[in-house]
Amino acid sequence: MFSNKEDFKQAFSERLQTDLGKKVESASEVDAYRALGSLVKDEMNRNWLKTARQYEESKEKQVYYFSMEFLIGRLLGNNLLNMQLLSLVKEGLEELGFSLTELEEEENDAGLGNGGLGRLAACFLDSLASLGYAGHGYGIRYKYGMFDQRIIDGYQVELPDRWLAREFVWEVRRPDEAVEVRFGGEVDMVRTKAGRLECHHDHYEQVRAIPYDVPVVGYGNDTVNTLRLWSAEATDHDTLVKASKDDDFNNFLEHKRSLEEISEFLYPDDSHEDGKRLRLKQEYFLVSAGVQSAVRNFERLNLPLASFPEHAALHINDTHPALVIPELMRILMDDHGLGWEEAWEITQASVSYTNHTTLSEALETWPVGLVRSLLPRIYMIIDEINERFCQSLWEKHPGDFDRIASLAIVADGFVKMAHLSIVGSHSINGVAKLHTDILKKREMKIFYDTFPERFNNKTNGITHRRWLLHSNEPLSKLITDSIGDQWIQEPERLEDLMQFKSDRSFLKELNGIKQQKKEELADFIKGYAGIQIDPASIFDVQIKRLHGYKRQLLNALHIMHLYNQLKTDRRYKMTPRTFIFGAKAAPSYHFAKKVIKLIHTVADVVNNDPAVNNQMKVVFLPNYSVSLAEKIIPATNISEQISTASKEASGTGNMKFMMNGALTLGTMDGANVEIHELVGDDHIYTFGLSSDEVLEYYKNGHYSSRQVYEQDDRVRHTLDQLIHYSPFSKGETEFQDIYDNLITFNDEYFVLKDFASYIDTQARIGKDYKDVNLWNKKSLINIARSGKFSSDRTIQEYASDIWKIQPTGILK
Ligand code: 26Y
Repeated sequence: MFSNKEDFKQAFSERLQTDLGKKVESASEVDAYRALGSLVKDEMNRNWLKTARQYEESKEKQVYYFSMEFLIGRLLGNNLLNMQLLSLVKEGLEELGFSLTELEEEENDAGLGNGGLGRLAACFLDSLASLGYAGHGYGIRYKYGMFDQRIIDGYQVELPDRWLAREFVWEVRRPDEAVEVRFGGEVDMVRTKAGRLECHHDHYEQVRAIPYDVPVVGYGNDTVNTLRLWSAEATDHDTLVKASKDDDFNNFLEHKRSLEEISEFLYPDDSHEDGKRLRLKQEYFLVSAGVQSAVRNFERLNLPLASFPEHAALHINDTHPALVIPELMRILMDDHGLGWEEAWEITQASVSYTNHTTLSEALETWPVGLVRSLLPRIYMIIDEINERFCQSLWEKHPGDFDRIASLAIVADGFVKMAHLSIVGSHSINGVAKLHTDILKKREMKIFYDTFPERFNNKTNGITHRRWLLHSNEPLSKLITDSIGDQWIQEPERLEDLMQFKSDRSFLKELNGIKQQKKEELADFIKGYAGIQIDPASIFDVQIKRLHGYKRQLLNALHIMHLYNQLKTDRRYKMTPRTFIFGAKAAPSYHFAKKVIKLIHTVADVVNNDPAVNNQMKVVFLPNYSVSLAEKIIPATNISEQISTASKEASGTGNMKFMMNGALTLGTMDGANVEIHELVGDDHIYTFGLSSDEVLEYYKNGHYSSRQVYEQDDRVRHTLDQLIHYSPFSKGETEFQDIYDNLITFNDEYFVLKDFASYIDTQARIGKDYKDVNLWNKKSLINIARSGKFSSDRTIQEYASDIWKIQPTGILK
C-alpha cells in the first residue's frame, strides 16, 4: 500500500510509463485515469485474495445476492474513499498537474440497471463490504447497459450505451471459474437398475458463462468482496455440435451470435413485463451460472450437502432470478442424487426473496410453452413444485378450489414467478413499512395467511458513503467538524446534529454549503444544457424513471399553472424557482415519452418568456444517471416524491435528498411515510390522497376525474391548454393523449384529484423558503434524522433476520 504521497506519485508515474508508455508531462486525462485505475486495483488485490482465503478457511456462510441489475455507477472515487486514500491521491495528483475530480469524469458509468432496484443492489454491496459481511453480487455483464438518452426536438431518442468501449479498469476476467449453461433439448427420466430415476438431457444448446469479477471494497477495513458479472460466450465445441446436428457448417457466426446475445444488453423497461424469450434466457443464464458457482464454492468446503443452507444464502432481488429455486433443486437432485424432500428442504432454507413492486403490469409471468421449450428440465421441476404445493393446500383446505387456483404457481397457461418465489423461499420482504403492509393485507394476503412467518419488512437504505461523504464533501466536513467523525461508522449518530437546530451561525454555515453546491450545479447546467439558472432560486427537483404513477405530469401541470398565474396577474410575485427534471422513459412506453415532450415544451415556453423567466426556469437534464444524481442531489432544496399513494414501494432517491438537507414534497407513500414519522409534520411537505383512500377508490370506482375538471377552474384551464390553442399546444394535437389519459380514461393515477392540494402545498413552500433561518433549521433536522436510511442499517437487518450471518470479513 502506498502509505504516503511521495510513494504514490512515484508509483503513479511508473504505472503511466509501464502500462501506457507515457511520461507524466505528456499524459492525457484518459491516460491518467487508466493508470490510476490500474494502480488502485492492484492495491485492492492483496486484500481481495486475503478476504477470499479467509472466507474459505473460516467456512462461514456466504450470501449471494442475485440481481439482474447492479447500477453501480463510477467506482474510482468511491474505491479511493473506501480505501481511505482519497486525500492522499488527490494531493499527489495535484502536484503532478492533474485534478482527481476531472479524472473521475473520465470513467464511464457502469449503468447496469434501470433504476431503484439496481441502485439498491449497488448500495447493498457497499454496505456488505463496509460492515465486513461475506456478501457477493451475481449479475450479468451486459455489453450495453441502460441506453444513452438524447433529446431531439423535445423527444427522447435512445442510443446504445457503449460503456465498455473504453476498457472497464475494475474487472478481472476469470475463465478458470467458467460454467456451462444449457438451453432447450429433450429430457427423459430413466429408471436405473437400482430403481432410481435419472434425468437424461439431450440435444441441448450450451453456452459458456464466463465470470468477470469486480472487487467491492469495504470502507476503512480490509474486506474486499466480489461482484461477479457473467458474460455469455460460445465455444467452438457447441458450435460444431450444433452445426453437425443441423447439417450446416456455414452458420458459425449466426450461431455464435445467438448464444452471445444473451449478455448483449439490459432490458430498459422496469414497468411492463413483456414475456420476451431473450429476457427469460438472460434470467436463467444468471441463475444457472450463479447457483453452479455457489454450489462449487460450497463443495470446496467438503461438507455434507445437507449443511448447504448454513454456508450459503441465495437472495433474489425481486422475482427476476426466481429460477434459482428450480435450478438449485435440479443441481441437488440430478447432479448430486438427492431425493425431492431433502433437496426441497435445502432449497427453501437457502433462498430468500425481496419484492419491489405491487404494480400488476410489472409482475413476471411466463407462458408455460416458452418455459417448457427453453428450459425443459426446469419446467418439470416447477410443475412438480406446483403439484406438491397444490396438494398440500388441498389437504389443509379440501374443496377450496378458489384458494388453490389463486395460489397456484402454474395457472392459466402461465408460470407466476412471485408465487414460485414465495413458495420456494423462507423469507419474503417488502422494502418499506407501508409497502410490506400492503403486501400482507392486500396484494399477497392469501399467501400471508398461508405463511405468515415468512413475511417481513426491510425498509430500504442508501450508502451514506457515496451519497454524502463522497458526493457532498463540504457538508460531510461541516458534520465532522461539529459532531466528530463517528457518524461515518455509525450514521444514526447524525442525530447529534440536533443540538444545532437553533444555532444561527451553524445554520448559516449549512446554508452556505447548500448555496455553494447550487452554484456548482448552476455552472454545470450551463455547460451541460446551455441554460442559465439562478442559484438564489428554489431548486425543485424530480429525478427518477418516468412512470405514470410517479406523476412527473403533476409537476409539469403545476408549472403550467404557475406560468398562467404570472401571465394573467402582473402583480403576482412568487419565490423564484428552478424546476429540474431527469428521467428516462422505457422505449416502448408511449405515455411516458409524451410527458418528456410536454416537459420540454413547457421548458421552452417558460424559459423564453421574458415576462416570467426571471422568476422561474425549467430544466430537463438528459441521460439521467448515477453520476448526474451525485451532482444534483447536494444542490437540491425540494425533493419531489409525488407518486400516487400506494404505488411507490419505497423510493430511495427520497432518502438521498433528505440526507443532503433537501425537504421532501411528497405523498404519504413508500418510505416517505417513514421520513414523515422521523421529522414530523413541520419538516416535510405532505399532500394528496392517502394509500387507503386510493385503494378504496380503486375498489369502489367512485373517482371521476371529469368531475374534478368541471369543478376546479385551475384544472380545467390548464388541461384545456393541452388541446386547445395555447402557448403549450400551439394548436397541435401533440398532447391529446395526455388529455385523454386524464379525462377520457379517468386519470388512473389521481393526478387531478391531488392537483389542488399539490398547488397549495407548493405555494406554502414558496412562502416558507423566504424565512432563511427557519428553512435551514428544517433542512438540518432532515439531515440529523436521516441516519436510519443508511443501507448499513438495512443490511444489518437482512443479516440478522434473514441471512443469519455475522461479520466474517477482515475488520482491521
Ligand atoms: C420484469 C421487468 C419489467 C422489471 C424490471 C425492473 C420490473 C421491475 C423492475 C424494477 C423495479 C424497481 O426498480 N423497483 C423499485 O425498487 C426500489 C428499490 O426497492 C424501490 O425503492 C422503488 O419504489 C421501486 O419502484
